[in-house]
Parts: sequence; structure tokens; C-alpha cells
Amino acid sequence: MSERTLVLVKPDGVRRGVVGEVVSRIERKGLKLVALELRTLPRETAEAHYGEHSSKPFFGELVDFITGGPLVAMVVEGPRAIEAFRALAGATDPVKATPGTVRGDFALEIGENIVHGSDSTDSAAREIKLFFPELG
Ligand code: DAT
Ligand code: MG
Repeated sequence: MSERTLVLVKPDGVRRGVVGEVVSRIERKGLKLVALELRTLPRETAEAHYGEHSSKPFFGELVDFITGGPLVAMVVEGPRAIEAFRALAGATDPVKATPGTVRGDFALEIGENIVHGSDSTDSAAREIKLFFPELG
């Protein structure tokens, strides 16, 4: 049974030049790309995407960061794609993320942890609709 997840290479990842590295790891794992686009997010989209964090003290910084440059948005498909990509990404805090994961290999700061991946079937459906309404 296949499912879809929304993956972002966030502006720090684009700036660092690791888009190809992330795409390569997704493909090596056997997951399939369904959509892929470089774009700069409007503030409203960023606020909607991170809506669950709107009351957190870091929300303003998070929205500034994610809108601060182009990112790469992807829809990725495969068996248990949501969990599979979260495993490739590693823990939210890159210092705690296991080496071998994207965050474990390429990042040091929680606010600049290179990638996003949906965390549940509900959030995947919501996020894919927000970024790629034409896939709905
Ligand atoms: P994840 O991206 O692993 O799903 P999350 O949904 O808890 O993590 O948080 C979303 C993003 O917000 C995360 O990738 C980086 C940022 N963030 C989380 N906790 C933070 C904190 N304590 N300080 C600064 N930024 C934080
Ligand atoms: Mg999250």
C-alpha cells in the first residue's frame, strides 16, 4: 500500500547545495518523486504550513527562515513513505540526529535542519494540498 508525503529541502539546504544529495537519498531508498519544484514561499503559505507551531516562541523566526529564500518542495511516494522519509531525515535536533541521516550529516542547529517531512497521514494530506493543490 503506497502513500504520499510532502518533503521540503528548506532554504538552508538550497543555500548549502544539498538538494541533489537529498533527492539522491530519496531515490536510493526506493521512494518515487511525484512532484518537485523550486519556489519561494509567501508568508501566508508558510504560516499555514507551520500552523501547529503558531503559539511557539520560535514561530516568527521559523516563518522568517522558511520564507527567506527559495526552497525545493516535493511530493514523495512509496510504501510507508511518511515514516521512511522521517527516518532518512533524522531527529529534529541535528546534534541528536544519527550520523547517516540528512540532519545528522549536514546540520548543527535546530532552526536550520535542512529538510521537512510530513509527520502523519493527516498532515501529509494537508501539506500536499497546500503546496500542490493540483495533485488533490
Ligand atoms: P520536524 O521538522 O522534525 O517535524 P517540528 O515539527 O517539531 O519538527 O518543528 C518544525 C520546525 O521548527 C523544525 O524542523 C525546526 C523548528 N523548531 C522546532 N523546535 C524548535 C526550537 N525549539 N527552536 C527553534 N526552532 C525549532
Ligand atoms: Mg513537524
